[in-house]
Amino acid sequence: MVVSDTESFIGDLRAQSQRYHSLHPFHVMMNEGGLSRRQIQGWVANRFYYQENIPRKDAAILANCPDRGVRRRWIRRIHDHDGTADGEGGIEAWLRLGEAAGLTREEMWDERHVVPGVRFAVDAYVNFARTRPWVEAVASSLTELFAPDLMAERLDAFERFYTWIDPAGLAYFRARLTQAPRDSEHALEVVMEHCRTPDEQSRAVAALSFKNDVLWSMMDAIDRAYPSSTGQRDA
Ligand code: AHQ
Repeated sequence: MVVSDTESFIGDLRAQSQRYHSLHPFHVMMNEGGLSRRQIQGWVANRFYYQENIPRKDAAILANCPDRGVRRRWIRRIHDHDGTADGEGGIEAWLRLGEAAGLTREEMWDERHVVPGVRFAVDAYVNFARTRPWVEAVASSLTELFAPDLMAERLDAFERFYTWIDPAGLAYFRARLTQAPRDSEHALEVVMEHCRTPDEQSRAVAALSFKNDVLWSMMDAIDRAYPSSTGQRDA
């Protein structure tokens, strides 16, 4: 069995950071404080559709995964998002972010603001996890290797530029600062353990590239639906 070297494989995975959605113009504008209230609200409402689908994506991976040890750790992701009781978890924290940004829980749950491109990208991600080999679905979550820098930059930007949002609403991003590295460390361990041949490794890189496309096309759809007005920045 041909085993390609680990370093070049990790290098190929990390090179995907060049296509991460932190580089999307909408996120660049966000982190420079250039978004309007309406653009922030549109982004929060559309990203809620992504957040509420993450536990179902992770449950799909659990359903396909034969390894008890992996399932023991992977299930934590579902508890992180769903919580273990009302008022807990990332989905709840995202609802509070939305309320802090002036949205109602009802308009986030009823998906009235979700644009087609976001719905299709998120549904494609969930279906990828349901239908692809479970290790490829694990590999697709490795965009989280690149998330901590983005979370830190975003938190700083929200605290500096979007002071109309109650800082308590930013708790979601603070939690990701520790959850994302913990999750990506586990996902990388699984991928390094199960992707030994060149073919397995190229499929893992392709899965990560697919996820970058999911995140990028979500941002394209949000950017299109919530364009910057001619340089104005309303409060
Ligand atoms: O809030 C995010 C989250 O819960 C997850 C789960 C993980 C996955 O399993 O694919 N990816 C992810 C991400 C979250 N937030 C994104 C952001 O920019 O706020 C980043 C995204 C990711 O990097 O994949």
